[in-house]
Amino acid sequence: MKGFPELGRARVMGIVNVTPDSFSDAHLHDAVAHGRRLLDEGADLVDVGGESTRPGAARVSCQEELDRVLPVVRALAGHGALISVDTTRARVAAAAVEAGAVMVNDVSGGLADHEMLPLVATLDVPYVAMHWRGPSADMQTRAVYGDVVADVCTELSSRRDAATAAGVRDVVLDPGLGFAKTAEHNWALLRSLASLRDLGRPVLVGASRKAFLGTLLDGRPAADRDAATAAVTVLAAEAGVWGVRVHDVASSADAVRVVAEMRRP
Ligand code: PMM
Repeated sequence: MKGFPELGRARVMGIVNVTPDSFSDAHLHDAVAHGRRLLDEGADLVDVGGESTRPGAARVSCQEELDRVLPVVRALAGHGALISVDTTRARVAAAAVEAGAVMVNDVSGGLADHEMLPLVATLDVPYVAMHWRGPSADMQTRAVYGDVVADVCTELSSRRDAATAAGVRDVVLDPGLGFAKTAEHNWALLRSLASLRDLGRPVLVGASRKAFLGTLLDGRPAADRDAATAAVTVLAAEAGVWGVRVHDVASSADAVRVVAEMRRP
């Protein structure tokens, strides 16, 4: 995959959400410092996003998203980090790649902005297509499946095919845990990572601190879900995923190394 050397193990993508619930607008340098800390802790790449995708979240303007993301991408790329930009907007993706990002992470898999796939083809950077059924504001109303694993695989393969047809070379597929999915749907998808891998593309998994882990652990708050997240990292790495997207990098960086050592022939 362009720009990503083979590591012989799952990659750890550290999360930098440049949103008011993570960092206030006045503290952009905190977001940069956070990204640098994640790299020190062993992140292989850092995912920078400026729009919250939590269930029920409202959208921010394109300009606001650009203002949040670009300075952080520029600063972290200046430190030599591999950066992905977490956006559904082609304009933000283009500006972020110009600022030094080397991957586009689109939670809508190209559905939110019809200019996204042709743009990524032109930029020629790897592209994460996540399973998505509509905007965060009311996505949980779309958590209706016949067979969640079969339906997500079918819908993701159509996004893979659309990206490939548009000329995108490197497509990574992500089941989109928590996006139009109940806790039971998320667990079913995690149990079936082999089916996702059968779609023939690298797989990325984002379980970090998500609500379904809190539900399992008797309502544990997000900040106390990192051990459960690391457990998912072990299982996902064992299932051969390309990467995991996590908040707490240190625990998952250790976990992927343990799994790689255990899998060594
Ligand atoms: N989850 C969130 C945001 N971006 N991107 C990908 N590829 N996969 C995900 O699962 C994903 C994502 C929402 O989680 P956060 O609010 O904790 O960052």
